[in-house]
Amino acid sequence: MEAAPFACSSCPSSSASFLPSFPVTARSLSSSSSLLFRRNNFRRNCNYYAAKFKSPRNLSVRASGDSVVTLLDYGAGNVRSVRNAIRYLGFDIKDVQTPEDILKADRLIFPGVGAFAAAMDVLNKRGMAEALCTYIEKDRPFLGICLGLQLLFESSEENGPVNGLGLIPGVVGRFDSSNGYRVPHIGWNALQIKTDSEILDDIGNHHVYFVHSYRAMPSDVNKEWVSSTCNYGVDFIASVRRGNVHAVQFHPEKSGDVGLSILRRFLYPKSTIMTKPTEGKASKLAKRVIACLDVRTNDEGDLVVTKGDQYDVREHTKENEVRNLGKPVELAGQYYKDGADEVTFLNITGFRDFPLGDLPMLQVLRYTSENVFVPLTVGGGIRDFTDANGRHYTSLEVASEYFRSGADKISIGSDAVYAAEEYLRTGVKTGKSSLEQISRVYGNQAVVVSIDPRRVYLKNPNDVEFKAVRLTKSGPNGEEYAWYQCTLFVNKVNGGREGRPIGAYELAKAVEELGAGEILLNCIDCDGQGKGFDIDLIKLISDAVNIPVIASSGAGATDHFSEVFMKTSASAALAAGIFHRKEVPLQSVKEHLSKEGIEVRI
Ligand code: 1PR
Repeated sequence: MEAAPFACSSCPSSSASFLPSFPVTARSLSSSSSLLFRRNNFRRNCNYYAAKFKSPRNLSVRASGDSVVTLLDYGAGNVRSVRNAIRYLGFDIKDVQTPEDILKADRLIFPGVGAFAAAMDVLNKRGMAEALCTYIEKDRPFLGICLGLQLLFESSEENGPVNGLGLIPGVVGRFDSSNGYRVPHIGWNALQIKTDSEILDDIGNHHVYFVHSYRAMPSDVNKEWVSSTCNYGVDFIASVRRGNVHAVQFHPEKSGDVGLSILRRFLYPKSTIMTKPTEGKASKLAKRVIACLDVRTNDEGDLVVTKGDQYDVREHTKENEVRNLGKPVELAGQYYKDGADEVTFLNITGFRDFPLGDLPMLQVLRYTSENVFVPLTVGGGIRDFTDANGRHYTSLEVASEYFRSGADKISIGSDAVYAAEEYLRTGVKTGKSSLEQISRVYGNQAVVVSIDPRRVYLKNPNDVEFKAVRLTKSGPNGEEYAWYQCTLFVNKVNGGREGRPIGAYELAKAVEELGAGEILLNCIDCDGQGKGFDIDLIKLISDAVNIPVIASSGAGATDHFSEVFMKTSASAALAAGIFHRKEVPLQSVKEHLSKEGIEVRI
């Protein structure tokens, strides 16, 4: 095989007309003489891109002194949470505008977002790839996050092969879902510490948050770099370190207090007392416990957290007011402190009206993301809209505004039903549905599909064309079977839900193919009832798809959480009412699961 470029492997695939393309092999990385040649070649081509394309306009935050960190945000996605975490830790941010800003940085954080090829393309076009290589080779303080780690490698298979910066030997590949592991890898894992990584010194057995479909593998050629690994079917590289250069595959800015402590160690080097690294232990992917806040405007116009009984959110009183269980920002902050692994907001006002007009909801996200350092999901109203002035907004624009305001994932309900129905009818992926468009731009790990099915009892499973299950507990008239009919919101005055000609099973499989990264599986029959999750439904869906499934609706006791994790392959369990009414503290759910031998984030 042809030798691969080492430090010069960052030229994008679009550069094929100017450069020879080199197949990449790990073997090729040991020769230092060819390294020099490739490095020069790399520089020539980077200069070409730098000359051809102008730098973006200056948007930097004015900051000075020691407490400034330089942030490389090339505008491909949402890095708001990284900014929030840096500011929370007392640092100002200076944004990179030109390659010189990288070279002049005292401390550089590179939170890679989006797809590998697109990121390399931008870095090359703006002349930043060259500057990054120089900065890192000079052993200047650097922290790469997620894609910011992957880009340091020679190449990636993501829509590729695509050349990376080539500083670390190895190829970034996709997780294999054929061995039963769900892809994307979403959730909390503990690490296996390999060397003194400094920033991970006090991590011990604590879990950190991952969300990715691609990973780099440890091997003989890159072992000098690997500071920790994580196991998800295979051992993959969780972090690298060489001198002052660090990069992590997980998201410290979304890993709660542990993540903040990792960032703090990078920002305040050698300021901590502990110097001896603590051992990490092998871990499975922890089961997640998610707090959900259904948010809507009440009749007085205030945005409140509400909670339905089988989706009816009004009190059964003469006034028939919207049930008010608290304020969204406060409650989200409380659940974060209580140990929620994620917080989900479902904006059930937004889907009636134009969601970008729902400024309070966007404010809720902005404020929450300033203090809540675990993943935030927001759903409601993600579809194309035309506002009162006739201006058309695409679902992508709606989602982008949610991401910009602090969401890590968006959740699509009604629009995903339409998309799945059309896909099943035509067999064609048009690429035009909200689901396809948003996952193409932000990655499927950022797109959740919320399914809202209700049980339809059957005497005979062959009575319908949809997948039916044999029920563990028979129906009101002794029916032994049911299918789960998907519903969506219809814009009636009383806000009803309409049953659609598609089952939850068919929908789940279709949306997985269309690009959903995760399924939030509700059940209208169980919602707010406190009698436990619908195990039959959750087993049906979690066995049918290879993406993570979040079990939702019906939690009333800690046992219900262990039951759903023991009897189904759900990756997470979500609850609302029991947390809002303070019937079951979130921490006691975690303690119970731990006692039952189910791994949870500690
Ligand atoms: O259709 O894209 O606009 O999204 C609307 C979103 O709002 C969907 O995710 C849909 O599930 C949600 N939604 C619509 N109407 C309601 C309602 O309650 N009237 N909330 C609603 C759904 C269900 C759960 C709930 C769990 C756990 N809430 O998320 O939090 O059932 O509750 P529990 O633990 O108390 O049993 P679109």
